[in-house]
Amino acid sequence: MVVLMKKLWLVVGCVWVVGMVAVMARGWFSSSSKAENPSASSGLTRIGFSKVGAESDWRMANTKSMKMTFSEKNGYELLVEEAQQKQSRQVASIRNFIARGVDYIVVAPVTEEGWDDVLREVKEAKIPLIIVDRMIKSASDDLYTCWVGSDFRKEGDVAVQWMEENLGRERDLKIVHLQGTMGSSAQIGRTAGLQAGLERNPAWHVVVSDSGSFTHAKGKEIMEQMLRQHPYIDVLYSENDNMTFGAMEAMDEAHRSYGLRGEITVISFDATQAGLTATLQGKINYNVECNPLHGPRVEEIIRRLQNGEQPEKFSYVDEMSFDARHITQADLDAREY
Ligand code: GZL
Repeated sequence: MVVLMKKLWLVVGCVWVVGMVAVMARGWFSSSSKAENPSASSGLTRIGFSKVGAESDWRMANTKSMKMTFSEKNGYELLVEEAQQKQSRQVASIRNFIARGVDYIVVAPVTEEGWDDVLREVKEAKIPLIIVDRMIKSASDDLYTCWVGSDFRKEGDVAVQWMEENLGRERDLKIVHLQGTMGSSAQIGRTAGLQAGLERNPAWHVVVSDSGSFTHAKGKEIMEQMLRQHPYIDVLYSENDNMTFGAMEAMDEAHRSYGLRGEITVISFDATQAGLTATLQGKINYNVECNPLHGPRVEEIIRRLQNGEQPEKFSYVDEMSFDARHITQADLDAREY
């Protein structure tokens, strides 16, 4: 009997050891296979998205477009990382996406310069990289697969053409210029449009320009200073709606009138819901759209890459502009963002 019990324990022990070895081996293989082909385990296409921050309504709309497009029910796992408008955080996020073996990396770059090193690392990792929103200056454009965004210089030109047609080219216009994040394509392009207008219209003058970093708070702070330094202002040229909202608060507190029935004409960019509401109310005279709905465009690029096609290197989103004298509630209701 004793001998039989010993043999039974020996069999149980051997079965236990074999079972443990099998479990450990399966765990090892499955983790190593995730590293090589992350989608194999989940069946989802994994996308790492490095966004600028949460500085504006535009940014929220852009992030929402990406999240709605790259949802799990659409077959994606979207990893979104914040950067709080810091390039160093974006670079760290991109490296994290490489380490996690994502299938695609999408970056909305905070500024244009300083990306080549990390772009080379992405290329070495053989991960397709799509740039959205703002542009980057790179050693060569084969360091990224495609770009989707706006023509910011054209946005500036559209605003300045409205000024020429509605405020007059010969008028001695005193302009206050609220710039976006310095070095970002949106700031570079919209500023270039105004600069070109100043060269065409020597009677115009920018009495002061400063960066509000596309935020409400900074826009208000800068406009408060500008109003104190420059009592005579004809135009506020503000490079996004959130800075415009801050500037409007500053003008209200300084009892300065603006908009359709005011002394200061307000030009703004983005045409978000809040920006167009202010335009409909006559507080913003002219609002130039910056379309944030990049999600579907990026998905189209990914679909074509998955089909072995080569999408257009650069694709521009469609944009329009809104005049407070003509905009209607129906225009607002028709907007997706
Ligand atoms: C424009 C985008 C800008 C918006 C701002 O494409 O990069 O950044 O105009 C946003 O509202 O913060």
